[in-house]
Amino acid sequence: MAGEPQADCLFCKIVTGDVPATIVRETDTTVAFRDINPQAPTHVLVIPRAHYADAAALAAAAPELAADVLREAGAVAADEKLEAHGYRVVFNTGSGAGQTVFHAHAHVLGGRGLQWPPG
Ligand code: IU
Repeated sequence: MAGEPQADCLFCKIVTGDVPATIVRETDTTVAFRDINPQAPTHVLVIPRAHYADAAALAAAAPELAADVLREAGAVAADEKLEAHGYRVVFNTGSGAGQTVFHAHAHVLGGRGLQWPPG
């Protein structure tokens, strides 16, 4: 069912603590942790505690929770002092766009110059 934990989902296991992560922020509805394979000096993932496969499914089923994720992405950027030089919030959606974990997550990237368009 939408939002229910999935036994085979790595990010659901980070939420429960069964898989370790370096957590930088937590709220009642979200967890933010450092990406294990950082693509920039700051690379933090913000996830909803509830399981939705991707950003579109999250926004369709739980728009307030999607807003929580975006608010936390901004809070991470503030904590990491990314605002002065800019930062990027990315939701890879679908394997063709590079999504490898099918639990919605925002990448917060910053701390270096970022190219546009992305690869
Ligand atoms: P993607 O947009 O689905 O490709 O992003 C998944 C990210 O999750 C990717 O950047 C991985 O490095 C990251 N990650 C992680 O931080 N911790 C983990 O245990 C696993 C993946 I698995």
